[in-house]
This record gives sequence, C-alpha cells and structure tokens, in this order.
Amino acid sequence: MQWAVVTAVFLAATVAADTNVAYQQQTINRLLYKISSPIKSTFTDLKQAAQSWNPREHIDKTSDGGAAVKRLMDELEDHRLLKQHHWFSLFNTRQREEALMLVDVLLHSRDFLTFKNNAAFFRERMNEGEFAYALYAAVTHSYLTRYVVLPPLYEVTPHLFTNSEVISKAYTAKMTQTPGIFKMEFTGSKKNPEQRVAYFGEDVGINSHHVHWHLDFPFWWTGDKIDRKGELFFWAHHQLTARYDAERLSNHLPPVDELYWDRPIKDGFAPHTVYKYGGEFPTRPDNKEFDDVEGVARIRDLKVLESRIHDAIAHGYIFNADGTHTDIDNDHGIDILGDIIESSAYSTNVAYYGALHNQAHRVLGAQADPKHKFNLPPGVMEHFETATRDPAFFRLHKYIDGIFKEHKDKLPPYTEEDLLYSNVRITDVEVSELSTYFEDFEFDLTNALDTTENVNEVSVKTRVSRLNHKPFSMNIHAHADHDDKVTVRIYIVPKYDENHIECDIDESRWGAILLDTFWTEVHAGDNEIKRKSSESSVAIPDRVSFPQLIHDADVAVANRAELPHKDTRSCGHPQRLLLPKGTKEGMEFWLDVFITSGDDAVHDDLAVHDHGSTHGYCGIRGEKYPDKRPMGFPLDRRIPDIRVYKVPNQHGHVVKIFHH
Ligand code: CUO
Repeated sequence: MQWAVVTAVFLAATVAADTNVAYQQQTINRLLYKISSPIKSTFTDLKQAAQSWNPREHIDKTSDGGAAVKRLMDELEDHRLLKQHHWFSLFNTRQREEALMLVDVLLHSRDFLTFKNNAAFFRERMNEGEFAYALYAAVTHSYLTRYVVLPPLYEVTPHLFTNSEVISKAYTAKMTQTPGIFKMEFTGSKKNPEQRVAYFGEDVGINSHHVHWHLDFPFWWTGDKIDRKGELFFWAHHQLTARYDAERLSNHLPPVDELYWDRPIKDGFAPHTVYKYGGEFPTRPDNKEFDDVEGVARIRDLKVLESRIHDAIAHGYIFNADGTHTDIDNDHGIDILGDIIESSAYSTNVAYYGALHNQAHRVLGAQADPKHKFNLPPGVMEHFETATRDPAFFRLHKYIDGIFKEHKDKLPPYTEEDLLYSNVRITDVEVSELSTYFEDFEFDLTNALDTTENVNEVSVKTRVSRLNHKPFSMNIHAHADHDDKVTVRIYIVPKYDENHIECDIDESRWGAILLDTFWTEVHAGDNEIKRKSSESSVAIPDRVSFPQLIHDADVAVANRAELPHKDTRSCGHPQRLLLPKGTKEGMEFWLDVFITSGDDAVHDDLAVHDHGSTHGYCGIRGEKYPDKRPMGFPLDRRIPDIRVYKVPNQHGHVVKIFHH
C-alpha cells in the first residue's frame, strides 16, 4: 500500500479514535481477540499498523521524547525479546522488564492513534503473554482509555481460568467442527477435604478480581503516586483471607493455617491446568518440604527478611535505605509495611527488607522443580490469575496477614472518643433474608483456540458452578440530632469457631468481612437508611462477556452510537460473592453497623457521587482512597474491653445465612 493511503487511513482513524469511546473499545477488543494468532485480516487498520507503522517514526507523538520506544525497539532489533508461543510470568524478572517496556511505550503515547498503532505493531512481534499483560496494564492506567471496559480475562486467556480437560474438549470441538459446552469440575476429588472450598479458590470472578487488583496496584508501579497502595495490599488480601476462612467454616473446615518456612507445606496441589504454550502447570505433592529455589531465593534468606520485618514492628520504625527511620506505630504504618512486605517499588529499603511476599509466590510456585532440572514452567502461584486455586496461596496470605496483625495489635485500642459520633443513635437494623445457592455460569472459550482464516469458528464454552446469593437489603433506623453527612460501615463477623464455640470479639474481629461502606445524609429526627446488596462498594456486577463487548462495540461503531455499558472497573469481589456460603440450618454471624461522621470522607461529594464505586477493596481510580480512617476501622485494632464499642452509633445483632 502506498504510504499516502496508509496515512489517510491512520488520519481517518485519528478523528474517530480520539472522539469515540466505541471505536476505542472496538480497537482494544480487536487487539485482544485471539492474542496467539496474528491480527485478523478484517481488522484492517490494525493489520496495516502491524505491517507499516514504525514506532520510531512517530516519537513526536510521545510524551517522553521517544525514550520508551527507542528502548523497546533496540531490544526488538537486537533480538533480545522473548519469543512468541512461550509462557509468560510477571514474576520472571526479564519477562516483566519486557512487558513493562511496552507498558511504558503505551503510557507515553500522547493520543489514542499512537497508542493503538504502537500496540498493533508490538502485538505481532512480542510474546503474547507480555503483550496481553502490557495492554491490560496500559488500558488500566492510561487517561486515553479511561472509558474502555477491559474484557474479562477468563475469556481472553481461558487457559489460566479453566482446566486442561475442558481445554482439550474445546480443541476437539474445533477439530470436528462440533459446538459444545463443557462442564468444568473443580480440581481434585472428595478424598481431599480442601476440595470442599475449591469453588471459592477456583471461582473465575475471584481470580479475575485478584488479577485486576494487581493491575490497578502493580508492585512495579513508579508513575503518579497511588494513594495507600501498601495498605490496600494488606486490606484486599486480608479480606480475601477472611472470606476464605468464612467459606471454610461453612464447609466444616478449620480456618486455614499459616505457612511456616521450616515445616512441610501440608497440602499439595494438582492444578489440572495447562499453559497455552509451555505444557502442564506443575503439581506439588502433600507435605513437601521447602527447597531453596535456584536463581530466586534461599529459605534461610526469607527467614532473615521475615525477622527484619518483625524487628521493625517491635521497634515501631523501619530503616530507610538512606539511614533515616520512619515511625510505623500510627495509622499510616500499615501502608509503609504493606509496601515493604509485598514488596513494591514504594518500599524505601528493598536491599534490607527484600520482597518477602513476591519471593514467597515464586518459591511456592517452583517447589516441583526448584533446581530447574526438568524445565517445568512456573507454578500456579506465579500468576495472579491462577494463584488462589492453590490452597498454599491462602496459607501464604495467612502468614503475611499474621505479620500485619502483629503490627495492628501493637497499636493502642480505639477509645470511646475515637468511636463515638454523638449526633446519631442507631435504633434498629432490619435485614432481609440472607441466603446463598449455587448456580451454573457459562463463559466463552473461543480465544483459547488457534484460528486460521479457512477453518470456521465453532461455539465452545465451559459451564461452571458458582456461588451466588439472593439479593438482600438493609434498612438502618437512625435518630439524628441534626442534619449531617455520615459514614456507614457494615461488617459481618462469624459468631462461632469451627468447634461451635462462641468467639470472643477480640478473636473474631480479625475475620470481619466488610459488606459495604458508603456515605449518606441524615436529617434531624428519625431516618431510614436503605441500602441494597447490589449497591455495595466492595463488589462489582457480573462482567460483560467478551463476545458481548465485541458485539456492542461493533454495533456502536457501525451506528455511530454510544456503548451500552458504563461500568469500567474490573477490580472488586463479584457481587454474587458478597455473602459467604451459608448452611442449611443458617450460619450465624454478627452484623455490625457503625455510623460515624461524614468528615471521615476524603471527597466532599461522596454522599451523592460514588466516584466509580467499588472502592472498598480497590480504591478510586486515580483519586485518593475515600475513607480517611484505617481500612478495617474500627475492627482493625485490639478490643480488650467491648464496653468501649457500645456507643449509640453502633449496632450489632446476630443474622443467619442460609444455603439452599
Ligand atoms: Cu495477590 Cu499474593 O498478592 O497474591
């Protein structure tokens, strides 16, 4: 094609691209469609960009003078980049470097046209896993793509969300041109008690939340400061752990025990999951003793890192690399500890505190082949998409959570002054029936399969059982002395332990599950504050499926219309998992409602504007975390004297969650 014609196509696209969200959505859909195959020839402008666009010739359209483009192009031209059709893991240092070089290129693209063409160019030349990760990260963080809805990852890279049996059936279906829906069973057998909670660890919605949490809050992030990222690392994973333990209780299992470096990893795991390229995910037998992992970490070094962190907690300060100290015995300490323990690029002393959590993921993932004798690919623990499938994930996070608890338990308990908001007295809280059930869910596997232009597509899907609950609502009756904005926090806390012994609040508070936080207004006199489960700020609705996103964007572009979907956030527990699974007789929880002053809000308008919602575990994109108080307030600190908590602006009663 003549250059002039190419330019005309690009120019026509520019006008559309920068003014039309539907066009952007269509472009991102097409870039992610079958990432292991070349761009479809019918996606003309992307195909042309892949062939004719030269990123070096467009550095005037970048915000860094083309530095990121030059860096990545040099690597490409020197043949240093990972080949295509090879596994990718974010925890692999070199692979991450390569993916982040592309993130840099995309985030420094000054307009969507440049973003798109750079993406198309590198899509055909870089490893698919690196490309997909980079595109997801860039779309998440670029202001250019802030209205784009990212397709559910379970339909973009289905291999990482379903099992090998389903994948091989899908291949057969395509070979024989026979459409099919294949049942996805949870990994393992009933002989393994852990199997009882596999529905939670293998829930595609939880896996999707988890991978998106890490996309919203990447440990490698060095761009504009993300508010309270270290604390959110603690909080999002603390809540995952608390949810998991509640599922265990409901299934007559004790809370998950933490990981110990000098004891065997009690539960093994056979993932029954296969890489698109790279073979089967490795299996770990029961009671595997920890081995050092060559090129990653020695167990004794991890113990040293752990001990330095314990020291920091005991001292109440950390050592920064420049020799100064930072105090952590305060509300902000948890944020600093989160950065250090994960560790993220915000850690002020990686040389001393290391990266305990990230290293632990790698060490756990490599236990099947710690010396790389068998050339096994990374384990499930080395991908955020697959990590929660392995019971060791929850052991690891219980261990990390225990370190955070040590710090929180050192802080002084809240006083009545901290808790009392004298304007409001809660007189009653009505809750509709709380009940859970399993239902079937289907998702699309088209993108798992290779494609050529002369073999017809066939419909291939998988069906999986997933937990859901009946919609419920609450009606909080509160008397106010005067008009004011207020902060409402709602938790549920298991009432009994696994032996049906009633828990003391100081034990059980650490297992509290945040159902909702929101801001509203009260008026002098009696108020009814009504809230539905679907409004919860910790949860997101079902994701729009990839086929639907493709259809809607294509229709919107063809008709110059707007897209029907507005929910752009992918981070947040699925709404259907807001409640832990109940029991037939009804599982008892304390329902705790706290109303405090609206001054706890960071943004003035939170009572009328939710800033994109789903902030509970995921903050607000590009803005400050909305709640000034520590995450988990007021159940995050020791409660040696329950009387302090009996303020009139608090209400607690026992509720039952049934399972039908
Ligand atoms: Cu999310 Cu360990 O941080 O998995």
